[in-house]
Amino acid sequence: MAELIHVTPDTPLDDVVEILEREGAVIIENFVDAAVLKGLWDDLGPYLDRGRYSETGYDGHLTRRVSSLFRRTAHMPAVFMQPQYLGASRRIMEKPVHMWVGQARIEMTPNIQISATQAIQIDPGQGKQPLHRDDSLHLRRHPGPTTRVQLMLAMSEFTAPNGATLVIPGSHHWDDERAPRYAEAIPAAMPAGSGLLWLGGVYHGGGANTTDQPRTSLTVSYDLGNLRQEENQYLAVPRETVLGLPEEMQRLLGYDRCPPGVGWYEMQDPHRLLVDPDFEPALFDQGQEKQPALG
Ligand SMILES: O=C(O)CCC(=O)C(=O)O
Repeated sequence: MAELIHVTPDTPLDDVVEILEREGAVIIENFVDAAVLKGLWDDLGPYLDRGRYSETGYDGHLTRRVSSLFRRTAHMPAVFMQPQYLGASRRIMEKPVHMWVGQARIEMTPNIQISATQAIQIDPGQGKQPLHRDDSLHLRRHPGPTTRVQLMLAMSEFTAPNGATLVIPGSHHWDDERAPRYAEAIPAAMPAGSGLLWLGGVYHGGGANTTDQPRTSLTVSYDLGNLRQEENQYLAVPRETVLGLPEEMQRLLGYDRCPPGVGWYEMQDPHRLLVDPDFEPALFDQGQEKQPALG
């Protein structure tokens, strides 16, 4: 059976980006180290044990899902800041676009943001999930620019029989008329600690678990910064947790503006409000001179 391309944490970012743009998917071996993997199990294992099965066939009647992961484990920065994941997501999505503002031709480069976080446990007996594209959430048309880079981190070994994610390489190049078939999909077999990256336009889905052991994973996404986040991170991550994160993570969680200006607070950088909770924009009635009207 064909295999997805594997790379290691030493593989240069240029190569990871080239594989992702061509194939749509790549497996990074040893995506996290043993200590982070153990930490994720310690923190998320008890939630998965108590987790309820999903209510829809699409999400899986024998599949447990636990979200709001920044609230449930302190190991999310190690996952999101993995250099090849963050680096490839930025390189693939932060591409300049130009526009005319009057007679001026200006270029703007968007940024990216964290979209969703979820641990997924596929229990024995769960059937295959329908193959789908994650960027359908934003009703994206294909082929077109990539607006999502997704990670599936294997918390337990992924094998074809236990429900390894099924991926159709190259399917991000397809148009919207071609339907995916299971016969075209390859299981992302990988050891625990490895991570599958794929682009939002790639058809994929959870595999069937025909073994007697669960298949456990963690999946997260980066989206283009001017889209609505799939999981509402402003509600999912408590403010104290946000305040304890490095600035880059805070901005990636959405406390930032996507150029030219989506996401402002009082027409300012919203990150200012995290640094200075008393931040107030200057108002006319605070003793400022009223500005003369333009034009
Ligand atoms: O669990 C998996 O392998 C894939 C899950 C997935 O693609 C989804 O739930 O949208």
